[in-house]
Amino acid sequence: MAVALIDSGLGLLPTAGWLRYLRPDLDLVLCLDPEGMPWGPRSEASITERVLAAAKAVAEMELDAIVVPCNTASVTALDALRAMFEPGVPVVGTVPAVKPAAATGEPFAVWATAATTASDYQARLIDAFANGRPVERVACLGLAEAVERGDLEAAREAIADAAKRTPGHCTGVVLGCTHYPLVSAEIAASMPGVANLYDSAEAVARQTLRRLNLPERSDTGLGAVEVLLSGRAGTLPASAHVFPLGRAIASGER
Ligand code: DGN
Repeated sequence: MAVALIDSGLGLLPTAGWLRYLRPDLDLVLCLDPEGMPWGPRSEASITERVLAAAKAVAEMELDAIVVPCNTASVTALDALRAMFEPGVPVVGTVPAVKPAAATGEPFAVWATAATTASDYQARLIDAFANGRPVERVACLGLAEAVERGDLEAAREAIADAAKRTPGHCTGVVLGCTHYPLVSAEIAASMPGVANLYDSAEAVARQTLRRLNLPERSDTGLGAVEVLLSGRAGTLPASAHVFPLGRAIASGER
């Protein structure tokens, strides 16, 4: 079985890691949009256009599910994606992990991109689960982009800025952008009063397996991993290497 994951960039890695850990037998197609990254500051129309274009590209491969491990894309374009692919191919989205954070009853903040922070979807999520308690919404400017570039200095600056705007009484932070778990140690270090960080990667991986009616573990088989990047040949960033590793190895070719 093959599952495609779509994000603007490296934010898809935590969910891909969970899927790989739980079901190494699945083929994974990782679809990134370096040409359109970042999605966070874009308009709704522009985000929807990029996400649908990526989904159409992956749909040309034989797929059993499309996963969007990106909060910005999910809170904006999930309905359009589902209208296009379901019921034939299940579409699994990602939303900020407000539910488990709210279940603790402790005060918390949601860190996310500008688009997710401003979205009606996130507002509805908070209304549904926070039982009227105030939830701090913090837009983290430039953090996903710094993580994508591997620029630790810029990531630390963006984290320090967001930490300054997060009230001190918050004991939890929802990492509402899939790039943020990649710097969770830096985030935790910036806010000593925060005991818990919440992200959605494991829950999204498990939900994907449920939608595929697959048991949550398999110890046999090793699927292929393919990477699909937006852009024309020759325009990819110098740091990008495209390697259809798993499929080539699985079929014994080099
Ligand atoms: N990783 C994406 C998210 O979860 O919102 C957004 C990254 C971006 O393009 N800014």
